[in-house]
Amino acid sequence: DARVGWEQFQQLIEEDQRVEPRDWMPQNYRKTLVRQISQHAHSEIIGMQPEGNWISRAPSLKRKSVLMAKVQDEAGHGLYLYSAAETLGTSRDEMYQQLYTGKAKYSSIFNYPARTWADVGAVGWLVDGAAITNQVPLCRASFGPYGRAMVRVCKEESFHQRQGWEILYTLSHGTEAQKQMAQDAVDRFYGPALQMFGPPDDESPNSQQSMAWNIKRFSNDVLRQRFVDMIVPQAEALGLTLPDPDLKWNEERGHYDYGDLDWDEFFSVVKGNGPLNHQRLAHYRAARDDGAWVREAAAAYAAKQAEASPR
Ligand code: FAQ
Repeated sequence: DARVGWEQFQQLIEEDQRVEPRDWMPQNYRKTLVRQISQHAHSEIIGMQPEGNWISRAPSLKRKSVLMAKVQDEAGHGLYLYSAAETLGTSRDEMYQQLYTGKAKYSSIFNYPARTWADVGAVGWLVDGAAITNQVPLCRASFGPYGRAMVRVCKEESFHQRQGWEILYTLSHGTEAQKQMAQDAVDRFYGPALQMFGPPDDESPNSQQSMAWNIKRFSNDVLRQRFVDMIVPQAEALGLTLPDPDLKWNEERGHYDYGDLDWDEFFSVVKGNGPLNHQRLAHYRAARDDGAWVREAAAAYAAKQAEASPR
């Protein structure tokens, strides 16, 4: 009965325990999780495109094999996340359809182009770095399948971040032109990476409820600040600068102050008007259409196998 279910749910949340798929949960808790987890899954899937674009042009065989492994990890993360969302009763086909038709959101960052090899480094260092900062607390998300998926995702993303760091370090210690290429990549990715944490807290309609339900553990601005504090010394070690004249240590706060971000640009990208929104979706649709025969063949084969050896 719903009242007993509600009380049990409240108790699990208050005791900071995990909610599992078969437990009773409020409709809005289920809805907000499907929203966040499916957006997260779509981000991993669309997120393969900027770096996938560089696999055939990686500067050495070693770089190429590392990049292939990274992009493949991203596909894997998307699949764990779709599985976690499925346990909430939304089918994978429905989620794919929402992405295909452009109804679903995915992270704003993947609507920016990876123009040079240094951009692959900046994606690893800044985009994976922001993703880890946001996702480590999600390992403790109250919904079991999501939190557990995050543990492995975060481990893999730590490798990804180091891989990006190492690309930038190599370039920034190379020729003057290589160093410039690394600086240019950081200049372009810094602002959009900070926006991955979502809108400022006073414009984040979902944060309060998600934090009360122990899905999010920290607000968007708290995590953004944590990220800035982490990357300033890393940028110094790389020998690169971050493109923000207002960036400076604030002794009183014990944090780096940073300048305003371009929120008009952010909301415009989220609405579908970023540099590559159309291209990203078109590429996804084409890949899905071109792969239809593979899925059909795999399903036909599985059906035949099941017929041949009924369990
Ligand atoms: N882009 O009320 P809030 C990766 C939307 S990492 C687009 O603050 P919430 C790894 C938001 O959905 C990237 N939309 O929302 C990788 C909401 O719209 P809705 C993925 C954004 O959920 C690395 C509205 O704005 N990571 O893929 C963005 O409480 C390298 C209001 O915002 C995750 O998804 C944005 N940046 O907080 C792959 C992490 N920010 O749904 C390849 C899990 C906000 O009401 C290469 N997600 N919106 O219509 C989260 O932690 C949260 O969902 C936030 C947003 C923090 C992203």
